Amino acid sequence: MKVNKKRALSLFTGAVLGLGMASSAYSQTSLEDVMKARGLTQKDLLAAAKTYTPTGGRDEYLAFSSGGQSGHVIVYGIPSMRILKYIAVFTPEPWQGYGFDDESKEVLAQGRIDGKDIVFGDTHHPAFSETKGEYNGRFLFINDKANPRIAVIDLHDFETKQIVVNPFFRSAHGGAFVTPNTEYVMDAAQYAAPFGDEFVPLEEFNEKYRGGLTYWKFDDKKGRIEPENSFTFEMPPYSQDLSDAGKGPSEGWGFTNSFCSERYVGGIERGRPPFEAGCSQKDTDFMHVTNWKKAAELVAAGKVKKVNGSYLITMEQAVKEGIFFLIPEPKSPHGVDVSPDGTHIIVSGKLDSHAWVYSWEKIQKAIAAKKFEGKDSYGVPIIAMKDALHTQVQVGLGPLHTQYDSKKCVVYTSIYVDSMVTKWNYCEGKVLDQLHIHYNIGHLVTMEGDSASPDGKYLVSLNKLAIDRFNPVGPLHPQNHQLIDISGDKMQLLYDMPLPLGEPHYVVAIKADKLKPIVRYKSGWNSRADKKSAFKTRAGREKTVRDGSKVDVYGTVIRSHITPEIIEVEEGDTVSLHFTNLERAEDETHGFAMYGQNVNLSIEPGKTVSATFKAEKAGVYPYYCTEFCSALHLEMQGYLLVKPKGYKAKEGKIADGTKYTKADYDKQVKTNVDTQAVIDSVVAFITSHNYKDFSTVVDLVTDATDQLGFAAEAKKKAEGFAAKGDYQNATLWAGQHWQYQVKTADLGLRAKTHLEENGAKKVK
Ligand code: RUQ
Ligand code: CUA
Repeated sequence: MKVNKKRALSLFTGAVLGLGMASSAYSQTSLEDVMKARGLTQKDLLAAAKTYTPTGGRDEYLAFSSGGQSGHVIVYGIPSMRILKYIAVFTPEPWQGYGFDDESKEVLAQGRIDGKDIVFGDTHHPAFSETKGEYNGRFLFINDKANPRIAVIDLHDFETKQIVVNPFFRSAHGGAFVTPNTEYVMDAAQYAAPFGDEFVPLEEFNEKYRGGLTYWKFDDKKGRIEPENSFTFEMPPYSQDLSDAGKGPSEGWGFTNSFCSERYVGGIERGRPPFEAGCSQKDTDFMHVTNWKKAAELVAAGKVKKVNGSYLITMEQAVKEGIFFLIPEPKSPHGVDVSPDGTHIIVSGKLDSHAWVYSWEKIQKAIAAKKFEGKDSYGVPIIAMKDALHTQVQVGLGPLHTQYDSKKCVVYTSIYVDSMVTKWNYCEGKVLDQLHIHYNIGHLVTMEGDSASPDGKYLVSLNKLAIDRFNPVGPLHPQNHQLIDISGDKMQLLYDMPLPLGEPHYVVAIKADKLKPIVRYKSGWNSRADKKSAFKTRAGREKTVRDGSKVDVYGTVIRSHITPEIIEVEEGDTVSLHFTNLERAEDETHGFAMYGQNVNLSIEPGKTVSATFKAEKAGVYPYYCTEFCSALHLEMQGYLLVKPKGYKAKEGKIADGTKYTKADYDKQVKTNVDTQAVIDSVVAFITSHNYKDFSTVVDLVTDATDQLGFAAEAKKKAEGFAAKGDYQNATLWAGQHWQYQVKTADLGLRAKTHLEENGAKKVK
């Protein structure tokens, strides 16, 4: 294929001059016409104006949503509700190469259970790392309910770095919740089970099945959980549910709900009433109150024994040390939410129409006075409800979760059965406003709502059912996240966003300017291990190393070629491909896919990734770049040749399909000279402005300079061949020279546009 270079060049010139196509009919339609045609009201327009984000615009908040059964995390902007990223966590995800490259496979392997690969997760509750109770924008944690695991996502590159498996539990719902300085990440069990690996019949449920709460120790500097320094509270088999960490006066303590404190074990097929009946008989369940500061001191003092290599605080020890208490709470509770100032704890019971506000001051007094109404059957002291309760408020049928506003004492509670959000004042105990949503709200989130200083502003309602809100797409519906304006006295519904990737349970939202993600890695970076890769390869140092039947290919990718372009191995070899992306340009990711080997990589600028596979069958295996990275992206290709055992190479050279002459060479040189003129004019524009004040432009200029360097090398090669009269190679290298020029021009034009759009000043 021959590219029409004249045309390509004229496209550049067009862009330089800023020639745009004027749009016609649409821009002439008045606002009234559009409203009429689409049946929009003034109210709709107001809502649209509050969420619409013009091209190039940014969101004020970023929301991190659990991806439910997908095992991922979904990132979207607020108020635009535009999805920005899926972060692969517990499940392989091809676009990111997650679960395909060797580096991320190692992360997933950390999540194995009994040696078995678990390649999905049921993600529920994301939580940001905190400093003094404020989101610091550094890490995100998320739990897997089905397989009791916690993952650590680094927000400097939005990648999953670590997965830890709970050493005791068989499920975990009450995570992830962090302590105010991210000392610990809380994760509570859900369905009681024996703590060991052994079989225990249900007849021994009360004696041998256990619930619990793990405090995972987090090393903030390394950005990793330390399983060896984490500890678990053994708890009665009460189906521990959500948790939250205390703040301010309650810092050092944790609160965990439970349901089914009846300890019912089901058995519908044996003629026994089902779980749902047996687990909802009592009027109250228990809130579990734990003192993690004291527990950590016990661990540090060597007073806690390790079981299966992990610290376990038995109920007996916790009771003896006075670090574990129970308080009755409304029937089948779900959310437990500590107020931003740490003075109150709000709990709602799914089968009760009240929200219950507990006072930390009262709880503390009861603990200090050892004033208990009794003990449960495991000897855990119970604080009487009346000694702990501040007030209870009728908020609606089926209250679940509560979020805090920036306004003092104001909260929002999700009301599942009534499908609404109730805004109320927990200090005075009165309802302020109610808004119907569609339909069956689960969690809800306010901006920075779990921090010590919530921002209020917006609320997102995570609805369990979408029913008729969107165009029908078959029996399985997307989820519906509804954006609500909470800045005024009355809540106002703004927007419906379908989320079609599993059932998100909880979302946390952070001020966007707290996040400072990188745009490129340091060259040769193993992003999963956060260190320089042993397989880092520099330009010109590509090589293939054979050791017996193991072949290591140290390769590079850059617009628009993969080095090497021909890889030869023998049938039966184990092949490890290692590719480093040499790009420094923003958003110049290259992909790598190969026929029939399940090899699929995402190589972001600076990253080094590997793919290991066994070349079992002789044959020809084309590979190529999967990201449309450049004009000659389709040409970013190569061949893996798997030769039969003992194959003898035939004599002779590879014959080019097309022959070139001096005339071809001269023509190419002329094109290159013309292109250089375009580049020079762009360079003149940039350097005559204060471009150094724009970091984006400085980066682009660095990249462009790189490309020009490559261009110069190619030009030299072309001239060398031309001098020898080898016009075949001379023409091809001159063509390569032009390829680099095109990339330079592309970068230069991006820089120029950026300067023009951001009001750069002329300096000379
Ligand atoms: S869940 S709708 Cu947090 Cu797992 Cu409540
Ligand atoms: Cu690199 Cu397409």
